[in-house]
Amino acid sequence: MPFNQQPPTLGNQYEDDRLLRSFLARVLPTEVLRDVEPSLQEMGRLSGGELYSMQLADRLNEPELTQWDAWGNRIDRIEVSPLWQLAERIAAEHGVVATAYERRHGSFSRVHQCALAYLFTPSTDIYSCPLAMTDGAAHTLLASGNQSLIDRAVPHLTTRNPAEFWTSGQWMTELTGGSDVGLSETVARQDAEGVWRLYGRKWFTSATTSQMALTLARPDGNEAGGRGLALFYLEMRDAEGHLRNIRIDRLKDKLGTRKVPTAELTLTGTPAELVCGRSNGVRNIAPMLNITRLWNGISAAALMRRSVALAVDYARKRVAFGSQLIEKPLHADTLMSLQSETEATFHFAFYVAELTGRSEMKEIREEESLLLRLLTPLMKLTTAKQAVAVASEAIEAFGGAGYVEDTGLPVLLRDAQVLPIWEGTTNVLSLDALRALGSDCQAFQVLKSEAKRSLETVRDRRLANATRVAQSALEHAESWLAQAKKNGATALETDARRFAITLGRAFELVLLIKHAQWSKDNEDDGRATAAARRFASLGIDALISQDIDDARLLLSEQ
Ligand code: MFK
Repeated sequence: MPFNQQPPTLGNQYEDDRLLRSFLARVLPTEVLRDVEPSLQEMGRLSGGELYSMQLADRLNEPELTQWDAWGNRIDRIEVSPLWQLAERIAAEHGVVATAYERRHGSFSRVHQCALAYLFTPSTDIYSCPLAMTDGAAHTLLASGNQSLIDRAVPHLTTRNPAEFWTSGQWMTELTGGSDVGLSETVARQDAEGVWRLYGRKWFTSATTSQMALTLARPDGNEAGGRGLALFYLEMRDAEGHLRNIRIDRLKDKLGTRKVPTAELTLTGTPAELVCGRSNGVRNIAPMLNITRLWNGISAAALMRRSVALAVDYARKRVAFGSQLIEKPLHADTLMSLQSETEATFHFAFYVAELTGRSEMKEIREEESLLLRLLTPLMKLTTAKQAVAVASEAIEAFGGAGYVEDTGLPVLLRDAQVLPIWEGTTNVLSLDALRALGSDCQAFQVLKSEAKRSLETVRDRRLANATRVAQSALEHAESWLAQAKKNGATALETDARRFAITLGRAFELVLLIKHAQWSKDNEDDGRATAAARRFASLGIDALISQDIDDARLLLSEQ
């Protein structure tokens, strides 16, 4: 018999996910867990079953833009892949957005929805992108208080009926930049009927098959910068299905997320409505950013979980040098680090989901709002970096097979690589985190108190060293902050990424330790403890202050 390698396979992705089930058992009241579990079982079955099979079969399909019909009419029609078409229906029917707004379980509905998204994401080729923006748009419109837009759009964004379901775009990036959005050049002018019309180019519009979009434009005469922009709502097509003065110039040729029809657009007088006032567009679109950043973290956890699930399954099947790979101490050790990073990411993203849910239900104390504002960028930037590192290491765990396209493995790395880039790069979010600390660093104190409260519950001696590592990293971050504030803006900015990563990873370690103690007490399970212990050894404190003059010297032209 010639040798044939068994490929890695997946089971029910809910049943197989010890961490997800354990976490939900901790945070959800028993009756809520009982009520939501069938939906998670079903999504886990789809994700490990027909969606995953279809994803592998659908590998070579990509979105196509047809700009002209046979008779010379401009049509700008985008066809998405078969899996994306199915994903839209499944997402609507299973309430991957709707669950958060139906609020059957109050603030826990956000956790339930994120669990659905986490299971759905890795088998649906980043269909999570339009869903994230849809969720962000519903959240933003509800926060805007614009009742006519809420009545018009939110029922579509949050329905379970696929025939009525809308997705939303989030059009921010222009040629002037994706980070410094205040430079946007799109202008808004009122026509003779008083209708606002938008003119400009949007350089990166994700999932351009949406029915509506939230976007920024500068009303004529407004000041420069983010304050002079206004937040607009628009619908892409008229009743006959024609684009409303929007030209789709081309689809982007990207490293990853290749199933996402990301386009360059020209707005040539697109009718739009003000969402809330004629200025402060950046501030007004921020609720959307915070929701899409939450999705970014959930997606990071989901892609990491998929990478590790496949790598572990393969290690059980693959034999080399006389035994299964999983029996090899070095291979097992490598996989264990990946699992620990994954668990850390999971806890961070779901902690932000919990806080977001409570904030939406107005069950949050003022200091917790500060914490949420700080943790959202910290979580996004920390988890995105982890996802890239883990996806890279996971495909290496397959040897050459991980580098071969028809295994379906390389896409994990390509898709993970978008996570640190969109929704704010690591550096931009590090600076945002500094802003979110507040002038008197109150948010840092709230984070520290939350960490202290969590660590006080720890009694297991096996967690003592990890606890010390977390405490010491937080103390170092605090002393660095005090010193950097004295040293001035350049010192703060130079070390901002190292500070943010230190806070992010230290907070992840705190969450891991807290869950480990709970799991030991309630499930008699030591695996969460093993994850926390390992994570503590993987580098928490990244704060080594650096001199910007060295960087300037090294990068100088002469
Ligand atoms: C599956 C994963 C899901 C992902 C799907 C997404 C697909 C879509 C792809 C994209 O659209 S990617 C493009 C996303 N673009 C960004 O994330 C922009 C990145 N840049 C930033 O975040 C900058 O920090 C920012 C544009 C906000 C800086 O602009 P400004 O004009 O310098 O704003 P400034 O002065 O920092 O903030 C203006 C106001 O907004 C302030 O409030 P006030 O007016 O009251 O002072 C800020 O406090 C507030 N603000 C800013 N960011 C906020 C926020 N408020 C709450 N939360 C935030 N995150």
